[in-house]
Amino acid sequence: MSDGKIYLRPLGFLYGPQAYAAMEDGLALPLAGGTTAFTSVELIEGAPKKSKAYMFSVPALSEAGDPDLRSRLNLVVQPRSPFAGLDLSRPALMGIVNVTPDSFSDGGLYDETEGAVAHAAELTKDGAAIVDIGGESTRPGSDTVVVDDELARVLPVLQGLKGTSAVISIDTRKAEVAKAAAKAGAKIFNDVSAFTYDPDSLQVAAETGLDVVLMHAQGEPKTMQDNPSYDDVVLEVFDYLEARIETCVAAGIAPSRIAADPGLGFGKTLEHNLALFANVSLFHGLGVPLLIGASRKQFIRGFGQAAEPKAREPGSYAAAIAAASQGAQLFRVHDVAGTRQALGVWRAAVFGSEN
Ligand code: 9MG
Repeated sequence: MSDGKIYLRPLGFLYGPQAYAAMEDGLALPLAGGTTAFTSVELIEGAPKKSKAYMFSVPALSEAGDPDLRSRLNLVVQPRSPFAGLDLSRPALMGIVNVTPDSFSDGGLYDETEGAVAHAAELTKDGAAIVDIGGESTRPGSDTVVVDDELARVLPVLQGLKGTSAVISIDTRKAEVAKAAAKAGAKIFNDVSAFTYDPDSLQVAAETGLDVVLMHAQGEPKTMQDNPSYDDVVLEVFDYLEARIETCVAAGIAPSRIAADPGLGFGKTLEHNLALFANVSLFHGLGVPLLIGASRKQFIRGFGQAAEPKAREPGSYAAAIAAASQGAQLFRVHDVAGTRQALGVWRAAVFGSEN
């Protein structure tokens, strides 16, 4: 069937008991081995700008023998291993701790060690499985921070978090910061440049044994929102993440240690962000857990005149639900308690029980 690359976008989602019943009858397949099932797919064939799309029901798809299609389908359906030791069968929240004077939402609020440690503890109490500690803002227009300054911001916080029940993630683009963070107990290397910023970061990720989050960005934070441009944002972001995963695997990082993130707001217009949202499920074809970071971002601003980042919380909950309904597993958020409640109610409503 195929004379081009195959992408599969699962659609027609079922949850819980309906999902299990439809799977048993051969009418649906599991999304990333989880409790969500899909009943149809959009099969996209070709390359960005030259692709063609076809709709298939799951029973029709199951009969297709094309090897490229079958291997993409395997990546979509296969269960995901725990990420950084976390079971991904229900949404896992990554609470944001910016130890920075200039982050877009909470810059300056937690830039003292004590405040940052207390904030991380509060997010953990609220239900964060992960706390993401960052000492360099990557908001649009931000400047880079030198390694020593970044270390001076994050290391005391990591020391202060010894004994926490949350998994610690270091949000950095710098190998030296990640290495020091790993020694201080971090388990995840969250790099918004997907190891393209610092030439040593890939090796450090491989050697430290940190699990990694690979995020897509177009351009550098300082200028990335000046004129983002794509022929086909969804397929180009997919291809980029797939290539970065391959690079990591070649460097000795097992796929089970990798999560991927389309990088909402990083070199993207509103249209680009919305196209990525509508296609979250297509990214399961990468074969790794998906992390979505929409919390309080600029693209929510125009929905209800939310100029202040904190006023974007309802939109952030909706964004988390939109991604969770397509099987995303990890959510990077400012308001852990609120997101937990929003996702909890959504899950209970679609599963028909407090599962
Ligand atoms: C550090 N950081 C800011 N926004 C982010 C996002 O959307 N994803 C990830 N992984 N990190 C982010």
